[in-house]
Amino acid sequence: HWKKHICRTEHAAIQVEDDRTGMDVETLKRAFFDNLYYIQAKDKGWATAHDYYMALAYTVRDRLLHRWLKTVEQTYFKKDVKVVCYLSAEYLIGRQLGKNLTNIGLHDVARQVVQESGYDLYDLMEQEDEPGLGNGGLGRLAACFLDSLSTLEIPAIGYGIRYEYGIFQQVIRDGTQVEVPDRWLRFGNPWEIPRPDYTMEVKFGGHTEAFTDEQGRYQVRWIPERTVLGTPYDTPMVGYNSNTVNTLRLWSAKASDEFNLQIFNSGDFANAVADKVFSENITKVLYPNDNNYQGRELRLQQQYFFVSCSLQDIIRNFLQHDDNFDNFPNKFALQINDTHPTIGVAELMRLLVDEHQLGWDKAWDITQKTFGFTNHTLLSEALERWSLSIFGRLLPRHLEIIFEINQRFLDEVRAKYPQDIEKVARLSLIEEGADKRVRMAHLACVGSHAINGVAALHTELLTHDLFRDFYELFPEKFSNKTNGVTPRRWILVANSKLALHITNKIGKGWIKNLEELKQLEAFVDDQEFRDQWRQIKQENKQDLAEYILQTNGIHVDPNSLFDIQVKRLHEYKRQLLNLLHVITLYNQIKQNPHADVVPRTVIFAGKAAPGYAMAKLIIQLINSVADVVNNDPDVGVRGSVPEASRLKVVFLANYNVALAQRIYPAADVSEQISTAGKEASGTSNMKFAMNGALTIGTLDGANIEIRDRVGHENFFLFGLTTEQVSQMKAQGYHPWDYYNSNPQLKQAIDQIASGYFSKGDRDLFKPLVESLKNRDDYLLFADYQSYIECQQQVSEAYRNQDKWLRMSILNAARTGYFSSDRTIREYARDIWHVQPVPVILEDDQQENA
Ligand code: T68
Repeated sequence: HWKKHICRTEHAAIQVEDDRTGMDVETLKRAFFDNLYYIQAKDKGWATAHDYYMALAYTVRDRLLHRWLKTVEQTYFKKDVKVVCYLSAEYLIGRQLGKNLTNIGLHDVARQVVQESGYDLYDLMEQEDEPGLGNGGLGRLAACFLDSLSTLEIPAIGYGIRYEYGIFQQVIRDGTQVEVPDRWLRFGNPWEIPRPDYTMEVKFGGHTEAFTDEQGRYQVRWIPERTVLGTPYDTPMVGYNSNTVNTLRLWSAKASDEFNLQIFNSGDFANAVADKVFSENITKVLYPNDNNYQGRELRLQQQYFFVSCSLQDIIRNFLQHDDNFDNFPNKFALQINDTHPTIGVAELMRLLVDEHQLGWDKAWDITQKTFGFTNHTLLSEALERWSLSIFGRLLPRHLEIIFEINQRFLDEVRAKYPQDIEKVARLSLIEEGADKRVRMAHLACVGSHAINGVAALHTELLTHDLFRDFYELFPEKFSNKTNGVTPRRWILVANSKLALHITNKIGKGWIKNLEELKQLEAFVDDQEFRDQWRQIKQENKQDLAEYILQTNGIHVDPNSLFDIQVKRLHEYKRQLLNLLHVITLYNQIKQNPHADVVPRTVIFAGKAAPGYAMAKLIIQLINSVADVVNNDPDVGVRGSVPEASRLKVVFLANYNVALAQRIYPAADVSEQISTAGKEASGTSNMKFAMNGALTIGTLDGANIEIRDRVGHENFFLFGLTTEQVSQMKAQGYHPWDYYNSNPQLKQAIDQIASGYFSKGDRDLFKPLVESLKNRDDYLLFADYQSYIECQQQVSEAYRNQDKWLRMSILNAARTGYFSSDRTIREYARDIWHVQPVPVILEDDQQENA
């Protein structure tokens, strides 16, 4: 398809293929070395691998431009097409080179082109610093969505923040996490295009004034304390084998006057730069917390900054074709990714009422019709509740607007439930108390026409628990949209061997229509197919084993069971429960040195929020246990090669998208072991299963749906249900009882407490032990025995490799539902009401004529 429609520029009649559009090896080669010389200013003799990476990146970017400009012209600028605007404070898009090459079908050509540099394509791809502009699942979901939107040819723009420093780089020193600033822009970013001509102004602070305009209408004007400029940087988001190239538009803050010259000339240098510093701080760094709310003013500045820039940009686009705001909701669907962009509800009201002079009711109707809201968490500590003092100081006009929204909303509530003062208090956008707060989730709920959770269980709990009062008021707003992940990055790019194997059997259709993987079920008993399936997993495990040796200096056996848990460190995700199993296995081996155990390599990776002491302590404990286990001669097989061990523990540093791509293809077992009711969905559970790993998991988040689809017999289930968890908590939960009655559990806990893993230091892990014994908020002890028994079943199942392979193939074959294409189709149909708009290139038009 891509070959056929050779990229032609506007001067196509003169030059059909030039150095910036031609897709054949010779033309690309010319462009590659040309870019090396004229952009990197290096010749072959001086160029580094990074220079070659840059030259190739520019070569690829050129080839996206024609489609990108056509997409912008035919969709965003064309009046009758509705555009999705995805508002997200985070995007974890991963490295762009490999994905772009794959999506435009240039991967194999590029491989040949690169040869002459003396490097191979893989080396160059490794040079790319990934944009770590997010924390975890939420940011990665946004990136998968952009891939699906383009692949499905849906007009869309992703709006967000161009953080100068993304998520910190994690280094492990003496077993502990050390955070290093992420200078991802240090060597330049070839994928982004700055657009200073679309710069927006954003106001902060100051006060408001009421006045009466010429028509005698009551109006409010906002006199800000300062203004900041936002410059957009655009990155092309190319779909797989489609002409649609949507835009990711990230805003960067700049001072409105480079220096205030008047202050500067008076000699007050400090004050002259203060404004510049304030402004540029706004997009300086990503807050590194996932599923946690901190209430910092700078964070609110970030949120308002990018949302205001984006809404102004959207309205500017709208006004190019239309001046009747009644049409606005038919032209734009704005999706709020968690509450972080929720200030957009008040900002759109302000823009419509104050700046475009619409009446309140009209503006409110437009606002509600335009916004949709996705919730990603039930954890109360993660819900954003801005204190009125911070909020009112930074956004005085928005606070007035929120009070007004609240008053009108609560009037309706009171009319419907005249007796129920408590209900009114529960629903209010303002939390009363000594320190009054704005409940952002409530603002999002009243300001949107659609509210969704991200997995069936999560939506169930939203409607019956967290948002039950809202659900009672407007049940029609609520729906479930179970998450998905893009098979392009997570199978095709990450696991090219498996992708080829699948394609050889069932053709390429699965790449755009993942349900076609079902056809693989026909081959579960096909010996050759199975042998190759196994062979590929084995090779992927060897690759990961090599990486582990390089990074951690640990020999692991690719024949052992690779048991993997990779995700942000959080107590509710229960990495500690996994570790208690590791310690239990270790003790079993020690007690019975000749036991015939199934060799395991237990792999962890994940960052802890820098301020989350318990999470950091868990990393330290994992590394301490790893040290003891990996170096205990009783665990190794005496007189054998170093990797032949019955148990190895590995913590891989700096988990990010690039590392994830190495890990998923090599997994035998995927750990999805959160306390039931705590993980909204999870998405690594889907990526593992797609790559043929079997899940050991609780009935939490999307695990439930995965299990239902892959078949209960192909899933290792353990643990309490959500209902049992709440019952147990209601009854009064006593972790001590489990500790006292379970000798294996007691032994593991006592070892941690006694300094067994900390060279005799009894204090180091005390906070952790105490927290488990006294509170155990996440019920590790209650689920321990069930988990241990389930892990025994995992080991037994792994002994029967034929059966295991069958389960592995069936897991992958049945993950079609978990493509983000399916998720996006559902959002498009139920929430955004948008249609695909195929992008037509001139050569297609000519053909059609
Ligand atoms: C995750 N949330 C959910 N939050 O935990 C996960 N939070 O279950 C779900 O699969 C995923 O979202 C996608 O829906 C997050 O990742 C954050 O990263 C975050 C960031 C800032 C503030 C709060």
